[in-house]
Amino acid sequence: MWKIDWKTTNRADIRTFRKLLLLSEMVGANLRTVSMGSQNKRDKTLYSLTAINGKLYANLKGLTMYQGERVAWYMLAMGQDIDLHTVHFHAESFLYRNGESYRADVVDLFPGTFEVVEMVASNPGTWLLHCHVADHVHAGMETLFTVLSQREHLSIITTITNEIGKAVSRDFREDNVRMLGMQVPVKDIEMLASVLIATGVVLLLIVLVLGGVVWYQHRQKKLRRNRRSILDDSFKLLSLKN
Ligand SMILES: [Cu+2]
Repeated sequence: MWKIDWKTTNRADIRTFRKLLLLSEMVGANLRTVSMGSQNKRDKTLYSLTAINGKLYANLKGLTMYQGERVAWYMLAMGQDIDLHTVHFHAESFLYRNGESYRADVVDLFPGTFEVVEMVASNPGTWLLHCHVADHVHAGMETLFTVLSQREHLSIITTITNEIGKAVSRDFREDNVRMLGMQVPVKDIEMLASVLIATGVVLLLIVLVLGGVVWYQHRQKKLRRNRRSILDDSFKLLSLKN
């Protein structure tokens, strides 16, 4: 079984850099075989589950790029000696550098090895990407990838831009402003703001009045205590004199 992960990143010399990870996932199948015990004959049908990112027969979605885009395919194979894969790209090719450079469209993947292929997607269309081992491709080790033409790419960008524009203009047309989690009509904004400010002022006044009362009570208490202590001192002095 294989897996695919599709990510975008940036690199100084490549405008958009897409990654594809092809992972031959035979680990699960092998564990199941081991759990049968050494006496059991290996179940060959387990090895017919040759998928790319867990998907069989072109059920893997999202491998879309556009014409002229530089893309990178990151391919990793796992498994045992029989899990040798030959990844074949239809309609696209790449330069293979191994001392000499030559153009190719097939990558050999031995179990436990990793290969990176960079290519410029040049042919618009939906193309096959599959393992060339007959048993594997018949067992579902194939998928589709799509190269959008410049025109399609531009039309998608235009559609997205138009939709965003429509959404923005719709918001403006509705004349609503989001405030305190509510949609408030623009005409009511002034009134709402006045009410909020008035409420704030009233609350502030209440706090000030309460603070004043507390402060006054505290002051009165202190004065009473001082007066009492002065009287006590006077009585003490008088009693001493007598
Ligand atoms: Cu294969």
